[in-house]
Amino acid sequence: MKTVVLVIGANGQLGSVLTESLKQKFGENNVIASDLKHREGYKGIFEIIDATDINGIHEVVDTYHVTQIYHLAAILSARGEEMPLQTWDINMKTLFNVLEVSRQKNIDKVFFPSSIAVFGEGAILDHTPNDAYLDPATVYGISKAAGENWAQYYFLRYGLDVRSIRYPGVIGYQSLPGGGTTDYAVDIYHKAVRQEDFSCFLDKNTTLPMIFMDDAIRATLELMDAPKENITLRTSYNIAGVSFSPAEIAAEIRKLYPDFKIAYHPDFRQEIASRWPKSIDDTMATKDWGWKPEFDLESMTTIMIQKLKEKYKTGSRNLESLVL
Ligand code: VAH
Repeated sequence: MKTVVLVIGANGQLGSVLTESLKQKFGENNVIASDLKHREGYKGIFEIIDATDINGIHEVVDTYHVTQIYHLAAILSARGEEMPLQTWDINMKTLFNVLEVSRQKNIDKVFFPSSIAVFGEGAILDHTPNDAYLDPATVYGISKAAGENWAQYYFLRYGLDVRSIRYPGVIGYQSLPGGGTTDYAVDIYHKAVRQEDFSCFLDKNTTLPMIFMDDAIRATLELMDAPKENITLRTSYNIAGVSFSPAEIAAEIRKLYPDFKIAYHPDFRQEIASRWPKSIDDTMATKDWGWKPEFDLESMTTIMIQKLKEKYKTGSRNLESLVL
């Protein structure tokens, strides 16, 4: 049977890039992008879905005979702390709807994104292992830790092939940062290319695990392609890309922009970041499905700067549409 993929949250930072990769892999007519509102200029099949309404998901699954669902819709860490109960409701309700539709319609595979935000002070925060104690301190992290256990439940109880990755902070040039604590590391590149000073909401030495978008996308597709019998973790897999601090990324940027200026004005997001890992142990992902990152801070910075220079040169100042 042919593969037909539904992406929920296709307008998001990950969703917008993953959708393009899925179209390349399965063909444009076999990928249904969806979000709360249409994306101007999107090329392909696009449906409006509010994932808090299970009927909307059922309808699209039935219309296109969907066989895989990637659930990329969620409220991220920083924005989630501004509206904790709504964040819990949205993050959990949408996941329950995806899991229930997938169970009822015998969907082949489901992808559920988790995050290093599931870890808190109870874990070893250096080289954090997959089986570390989870005591998340943000609603976003709590919803992801709960989501991991629900994903495992639907596998154990119903045999649903749900797979998950704990993403570090994802860094990409394709869209603007939105509501994440790690998003300073996206914004900093935009400011550098626009030759503007940068005000960082984290302390200079706050090291966090990050990953370049190309690595994050490849990890997702490699996990979903792995033989079912290789998947030994049905909560979620740690993956590592590259860990760095604001001072380190600023130093890397200054190799290309010697006059780049950064000032540090920690806010509530410093509190969030201080409870997150500094680095991640992704041994299990490597063992089970051969995960290996390809981008370090230097190679990521080179591409980020090059791509953003091209975009700003072409006048794509309408950054909302800054999606390749
Ligand atoms: C956030 N970018 O900052 C997300 C991510 C690890 C952080 O989950 O909320």
